[in-house]
Amino acid sequence: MITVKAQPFDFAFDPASVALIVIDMQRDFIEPGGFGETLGNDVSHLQRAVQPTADLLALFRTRGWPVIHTREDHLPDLSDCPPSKRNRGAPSLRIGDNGPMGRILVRGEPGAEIVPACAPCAGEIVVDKPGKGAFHATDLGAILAGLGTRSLVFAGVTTEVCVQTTMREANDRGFDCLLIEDATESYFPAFKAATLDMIRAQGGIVGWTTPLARLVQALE
Ligand code: C5J
Repeated sequence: MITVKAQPFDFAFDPASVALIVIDMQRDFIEPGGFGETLGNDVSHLQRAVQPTADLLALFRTRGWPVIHTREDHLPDLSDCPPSKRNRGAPSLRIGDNGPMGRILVRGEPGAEIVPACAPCAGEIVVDKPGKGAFHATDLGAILAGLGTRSLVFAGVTTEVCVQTTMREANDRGFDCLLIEDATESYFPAFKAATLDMIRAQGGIVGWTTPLARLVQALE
């Protein structure tokens, strides 16, 4: 077992049954001109998570531990995008509209791709998901069962939306979940801070959090 100093207490995992899940590090959320910006957000906040996530990916790849990437995106005909999602709010461009990086949040368009620094390597699993949670309407549960995964390390964006939703789904399915604090970001720093607090409150009701340096330390 490997033990990581974390909050609310040490996180222990078996390297034979751990996987990294990197949530939605897509250009549409992180770069100007994408879905995040059309909603009125300052996307520069998310750029802080890119290098720590790349470092975390390198850590897993060096050890040969499984890596799973997710992308929030939709089929070109939007048949998997409920009108309630497409019509929400008053963005300058809606899901499926043409933007500077192609059609917003549509699979295969440049904006739906993962930023180059965190791009999947050959053989890594990529899960396309229509919802905020990565278990909803995907094969993620079956993929993790096939890998024999019991512990999940999380990174990605945004902390309080897709990362937290997926952590909660995973927690309910019996996985021990550790979120790497500097490898996740929100458009709203206060929401990130509140989410980290929520995850580790009440004895780790959703899971654990720790900075990347603590995971590195545990692996030395
Ligand atoms: C959002 C996400 N925020 N990946 N998606 O709509 O968190």
